[in-house]
Amino acid sequence: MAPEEIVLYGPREAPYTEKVRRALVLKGLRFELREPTRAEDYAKWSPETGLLPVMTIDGQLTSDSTSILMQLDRLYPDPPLLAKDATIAAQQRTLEDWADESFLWYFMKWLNFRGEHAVAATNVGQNQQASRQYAEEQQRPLGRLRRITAWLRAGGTWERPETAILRGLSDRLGDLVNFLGARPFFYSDRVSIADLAVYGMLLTMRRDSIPGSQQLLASRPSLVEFMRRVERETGG
Ligand SMILES: N[C@@H](CCC(=O)N[C@@H](CS)C(=O)NCC(=O)O)C(=O)O
Repeated sequence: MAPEEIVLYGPREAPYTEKVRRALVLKGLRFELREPTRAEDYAKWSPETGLLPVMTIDGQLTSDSTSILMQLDRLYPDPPLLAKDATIAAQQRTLEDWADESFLWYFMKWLNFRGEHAVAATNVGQNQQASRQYAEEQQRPLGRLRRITAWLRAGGTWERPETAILRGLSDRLGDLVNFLGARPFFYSDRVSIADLAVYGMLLTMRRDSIPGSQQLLASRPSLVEFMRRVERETGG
């Protein structure tokens, strides 16, 4: 029987794509990565949700990174993406969810603060253009007003919104350090869905997607080492 044709559609830069890409590598599967080049690619490739990544196996579509990982584990169980022990597997699932949702929340808050709602545009690599627009806006009185409004909305404190976001991120990194403890991977000594999700999020920080986040990560050596371990297991 001919091997299945596996195609992963998604921006390589996105944490969710990275999570799935590394799962495919871990399982030793051959696949093609197709990256969007236009905003329309999202709706075309992902008719159900408009979100990427999606994966097709011989044309059969699965959306959402978590469902994709579950589907891969069903079809190609070796090596497994969840621990055999049901309690540990439940912890891994919970952490996967937590990583996907909590870091995204800070990222959305950052985009919102920056006055940048074009998430899709950011995802196809227009970050620099967005930053330029932001800098230009700051020069105009209306830009300053928007900034003050965002500042007040960030909780009514006089803490700058970007400081509040970085403080929150720093707390979440502290949580991860505690969850990891002295183990090589979360709750286990093998890579699971939890590690792939956390890795994707930490990668966006290592790239300094939210300015200052790279520094926060660098100050947590156990997480820096954790990323290296995931990279050793999933193709560098
Ligand atoms: N829960 C989804 C999230 C996927 C997601 O948010 N994808 C972003 C790219 S990182 C996207 O497609 N954004 C396009 C949009 O919001 O229109 C998953 O785990 O796959």
